[in-house]
Amino acid sequence: MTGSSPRPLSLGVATASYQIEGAVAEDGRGPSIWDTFAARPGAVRGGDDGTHACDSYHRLDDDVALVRDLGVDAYRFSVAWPRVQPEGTGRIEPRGLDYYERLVDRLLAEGIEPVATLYHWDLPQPLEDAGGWPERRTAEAFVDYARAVHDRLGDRVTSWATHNEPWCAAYLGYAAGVHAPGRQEGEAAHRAAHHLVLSHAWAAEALGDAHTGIVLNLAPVWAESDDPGDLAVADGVDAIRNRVWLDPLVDGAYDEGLLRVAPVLADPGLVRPGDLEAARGSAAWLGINYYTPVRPRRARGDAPPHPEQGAFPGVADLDLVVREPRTDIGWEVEPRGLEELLVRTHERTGLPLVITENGAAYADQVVVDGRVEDADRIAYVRDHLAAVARARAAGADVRGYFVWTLMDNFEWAEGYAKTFGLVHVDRSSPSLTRTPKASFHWFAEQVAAPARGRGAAGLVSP
Ligand code: IFM
Repeated sequence: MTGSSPRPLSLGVATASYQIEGAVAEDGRGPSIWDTFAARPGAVRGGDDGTHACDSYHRLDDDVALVRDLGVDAYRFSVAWPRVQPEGTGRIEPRGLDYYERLVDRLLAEGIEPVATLYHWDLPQPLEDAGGWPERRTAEAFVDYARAVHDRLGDRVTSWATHNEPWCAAYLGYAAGVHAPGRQEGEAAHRAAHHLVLSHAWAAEALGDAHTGIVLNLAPVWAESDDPGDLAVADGVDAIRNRVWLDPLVDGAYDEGLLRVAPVLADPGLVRPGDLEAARGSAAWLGINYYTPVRPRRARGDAPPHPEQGAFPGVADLDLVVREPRTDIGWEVEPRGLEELLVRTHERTGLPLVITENGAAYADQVVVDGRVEDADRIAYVRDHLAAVARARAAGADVRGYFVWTLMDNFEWAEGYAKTFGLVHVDRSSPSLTRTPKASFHWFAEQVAAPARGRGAAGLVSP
C-alpha cells in the first residue's frame, strides 16, 4: 500500500458535527442553517433532521472507543460553529469548546491523531440572516471563530482544515438550493465561493499554524465526448467544481474560463485588492474528498434530472451523465477517477495531499446475529485504496486516507436514508445501538497489516 513514497499512509475515519452530534439545543448551542433548512417541509427526505443524529454529543467516550477499536492513526471531526459562537459573532460559549477539548484529549489518550475541520456547513443562523456567505462580513466572522477554536485546541491539534467542500456550501446551498440555506441565486453562489476562499486564507493567516489546509471535493471532469459543445460545458463545470478553488490557492487568480461563467468574480467590489494575493499559497495541505467522477455533456433533452444540475450557475444547457455501477445514493463507482485526481492535483499544486473522505452508501444492512454484511462497501474501499497506492507509486505525495464515515449518520438532504458508515446505528429504537459492520473489521485488518507500518505522527507535518 505504500508505493514508492517513503512514508506510510496514515489511515483514518471521518465524521462531521451536525451529522453525528445531536444535542442541538444543549450547552448554549445556537441554531444553524441546517436546523432551519431541515425544518422546511420537503427540504430533507423523510422530514429528518439532526436534532438527535447519532447522539454523539452524549456518547463521546463510546464513539472514541469505536475509533480506538478500529486501530486507525487519525480521526477527522468538525467543530460546530454554533456551539462555540451561538450568535456567529462576539460571545464565545466555553461549554462548546469544552466538548471538543474532551474529544481531543480522549483521542490523544488513545494515541489517535485529531484532525479538525472548522467549518462543515453548520453556519450560525444569525449570520445567514445577515446575508450568509455571499456577504464579506461572514468571512470576517469566520476568522474570529477560527481563532477562538485554535486558541483552545492549537496546542494539541496539529492538523487543521478550514473548510469542508466549499463547493457544496456555495453551490449546493446558494445555487441549486438542495443544501442549507436552500437559496437558488446563481450569482450569490459565486459570491459565496469567493468569501469561502477568502475566509480560508484569512483564517490560515490568523492561526499562524503551518498545518492549516482546506478540504475540497475536487472531481475529475470527463466530457462525454470530444464534441465542442460537450467540451465547452465540461470546461464550465471544471471551472466551478475545481478551478474556482485551486486557481486562487495556487496562482492567486481566477482564470478566463471561470470568469466566462462567473463574471461577478471580476467585480472589484467583490474581489478586492489583496484578496487573491492573500489566497495564493495559503493552504499548507489539501484534503481531497472523492466519491465519483463528473461526466458533463451539452443537454440533449433526454437525460434524467440530476440533483447537482443547478449547482453550476452560468453553465447553460448542461446534462450530468451517471454511468453504472452506482452506489445506493446514485453515484458512479470509478476508482480510476481518484488515481487521476491525485496525480493531477499533485502536479498542479505540489502540496501534501490527504484523502479526507472516501466511502460508499449501500443499503440493506441488517444486523443478523450481531453481524452486518456489507461486502459492497469493502470492495469500494479496497478498490479506492488500490487507486491511492497507484497514485503514490506514480509520485503523488499522498499522506493519508480517511474513510467516510465512522457510523451511519444524517446524510444531509437524504436524511438517514443513505448509510455510509463502517458502524451500523440502529435508528429503530432510542438506544441508537452501534454495531460494527463487516467493513469495520476488514478496515481494522488493513490498518493493522504489518506491511503498512504506522501512519506518521503529524499527518501533514513536513
Ligand atoms: O456526508 C457527506 C459529508 O458530509 C461531506 N462529503 C460527502 C459525504 C457523503 O455525501
